[in-house]
Amino acid sequence: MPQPLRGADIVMRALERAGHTTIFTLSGNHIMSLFDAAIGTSIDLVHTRHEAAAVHAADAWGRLTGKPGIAMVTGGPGHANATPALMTALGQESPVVLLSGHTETNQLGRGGFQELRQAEMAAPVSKASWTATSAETLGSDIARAIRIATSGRPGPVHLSLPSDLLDAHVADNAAVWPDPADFTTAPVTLHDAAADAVLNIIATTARPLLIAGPHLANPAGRALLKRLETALTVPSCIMESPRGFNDATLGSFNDLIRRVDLIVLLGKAFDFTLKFAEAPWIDPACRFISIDPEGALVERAARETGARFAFGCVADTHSAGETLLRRAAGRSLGRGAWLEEARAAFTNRPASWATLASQTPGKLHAIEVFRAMQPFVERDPDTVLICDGGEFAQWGQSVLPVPPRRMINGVTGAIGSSLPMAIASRLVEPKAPVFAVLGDGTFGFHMAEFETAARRGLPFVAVVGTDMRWNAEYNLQVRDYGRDRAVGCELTPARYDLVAVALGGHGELVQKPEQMAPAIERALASGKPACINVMIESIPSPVVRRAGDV
Ligand SMILES: Cc1ncc(C[n+]2csc(CCOP(=O)(O)OP(=O)(O)O)c2C)c(N)n1
Ligand SMILES: [Mg+2]
Repeated sequence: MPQPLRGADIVMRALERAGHTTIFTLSGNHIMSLFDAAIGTSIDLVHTRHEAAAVHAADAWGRLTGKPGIAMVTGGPGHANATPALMTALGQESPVVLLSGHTETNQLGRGGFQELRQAEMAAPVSKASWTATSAETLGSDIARAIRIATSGRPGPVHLSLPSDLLDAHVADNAAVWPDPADFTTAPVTLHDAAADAVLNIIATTARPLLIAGPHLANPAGRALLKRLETALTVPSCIMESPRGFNDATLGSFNDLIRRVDLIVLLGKAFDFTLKFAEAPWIDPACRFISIDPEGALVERAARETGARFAFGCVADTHSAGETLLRRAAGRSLGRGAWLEEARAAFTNRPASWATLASQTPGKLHAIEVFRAMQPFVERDPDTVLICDGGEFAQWGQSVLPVPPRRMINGVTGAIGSSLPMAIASRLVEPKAPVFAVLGDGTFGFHMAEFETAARRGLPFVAVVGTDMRWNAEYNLQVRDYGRDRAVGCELTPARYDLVAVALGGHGELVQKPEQMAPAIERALASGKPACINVMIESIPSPVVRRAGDV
């Protein structure tokens, strides 16, 4: 006998029809109808050990594929656990849809089970956040959530699904199914005249720099920036770190930025990472252009830079980039020497790093870890590299090459997402290595996800720098209050490698530099989620200066 169509079936089949067949989830009363509705569809429920992990995995999925990652959690506490992870996706401009179960509508205000103002709770960390109001319109809710998550500046969207709507029976007619066109929206393009205005301003400057926002930190975004750099002879970079000009990936950017006379913000929000354009970090004569999907951010850049604001325009970044490329064709902007200077700054690393080594028996210097990792990261262009956490990960970001698929915590700086992200990465990338680099403190946030990865047969290699400290914060204490007032940041030499083994993964303990490469080989060969627990010296993150040293 055919089953009657339920609201839950509409949700799952609308997702399936739009090609969203991987859902990161954790069960709970309010969403069991959705689990039931997944039966018989091509939807794969990847269930994690914490709701935040489901969101972080969806975030990585969004960043790697450009399509929204879908997370599904139960109402009340499940939603409350999931919501904070949206902040990382928001900061990193990653398309995510969080579907949360929700108290029955007829129990609202009456003390319903796990009743919570969920949409309000998720609103500050989402592009849009609402609660469905009828079973018949659940399909269009799904289409709208996906459309908002992917249009303009990508980002997370939250939709709460009251359980009575999911259980309700609905007549199966065409009206309940969203149209394919409902899932997308046409990009906002940059007009030719606006592109010409931008190129004309660039032509009047000697040392322009194009700074892109985090949503360009993926293969398509990086490829676009490379083409722009070559065609416009304007150096470009992505700013996606809360360390701003001190992002270890950007070499001696701190010195370079002082020399820049025009900053073109391409989908890059004007914010604290730019030191609010203040001297001495940025030349008071430096001008600004903002091309951004959001009018409010163009306005913010204009307001913050005042008379230095040369031009602003609302446009989606990819299509704006394409228009700039088209309009620049055949024009000679002639910045060869400046381009070389900027590229040299980005790749600049102190010569003394070549000989840096541990001074402590039984422990490695962070650079020794990443020297050993480097050939493994370079071996396959499809490698996924995730850097997560404090000082150790900063060394990783500084020493390791940046493959097209590299992910970091992002401008919010929230640590702890890398293990769930490694799970999603392996689902996206079946063959190439997936590496996560994280500190020992950071490891604790989602270490139970080794069980998820082992259960699902999703191998990756997590390289954990164990310095027995929340070192990034310890260094702040030492700097601001003195060594004798360092408190609350100590950890133990815990055997994180054995945690991985206990949960069905592979473990390695490394205490000497020469053990590193064989440990990586064995970890990759194990075919399991692996933890290489490296005992390291506790040292501050690197800062690169043009003339100086660490
Ligand atoms: C969610 C979240 N909590 C706390 C912090 C503050 N924080 C930033 S780095 C860091 C220390 C990380 O320690 P560990 O992972 O051991 O890396 P280490 O700095 O020791 O190399 C902390 C606590 C943060 N950025 N995000
Ligand atoms: Mg540490």
